Amino acid sequence: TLPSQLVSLSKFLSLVLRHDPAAIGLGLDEQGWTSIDRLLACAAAAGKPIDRAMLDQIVAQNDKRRFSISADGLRIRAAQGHSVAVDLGLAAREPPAQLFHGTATHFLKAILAQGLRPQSRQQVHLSADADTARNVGQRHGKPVVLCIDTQGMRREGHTFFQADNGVWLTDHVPAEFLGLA
Ligand code: HQG
Repeated sequence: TLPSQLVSLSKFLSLVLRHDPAAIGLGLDEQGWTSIDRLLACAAAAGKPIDRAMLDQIVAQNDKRRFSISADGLRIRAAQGHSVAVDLGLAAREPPAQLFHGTATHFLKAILAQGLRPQSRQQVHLSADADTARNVGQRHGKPVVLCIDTQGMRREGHTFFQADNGVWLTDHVPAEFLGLA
């Protein structure tokens, strides 16, 4: 796991690469990538000096593998979780029969009425196991885990994607495919 100083820089990188690149004068391309040299220069100018070795450690030891570096080593992006519009360019993938979504009990009524919506993010986040989903839900309050009938959704034409860090993504989960795990 990351030392606490690097955890705080990792949170800063999540903010910049998922939500607000303009805060440090950075741009992302359509697929969410940005030049590492430019990122490090903009971060330094914003009072967050990060060197390449630190960045590589943040990427390699990140608990949720939040960041991906391109094969040529020159660019970086957040693996998922964006609120800014990006097209990650992921190929549709056949999901396991069940996926899970962790949320808080105070959202349940709205979710069972409207289904799962991406809210401020680009897509709905789904987990392959219930324990991971519970941890995600815990961030919002008393957790509750929902299971998703992925095969029913496939039959209705819904598509699933898997981010580089293993997180499953889809655009919307209608309530009829949700159950309590
Ligand atoms: C809920 C973190 C009302 C949804 C986590 C969730 C994950 C609805 C909240 C990643 C709703 C959005 C994503 C509806 C969904 N009515 N509420 N119709 N549909 N919701 O944070 O999935 O640590 O945007 O259940 O670990 O909680 O940041 O999404 O509770 O990986 O890397 O609206 O963020 O990763 O919350 O979390 P979020 P999420 P990081």
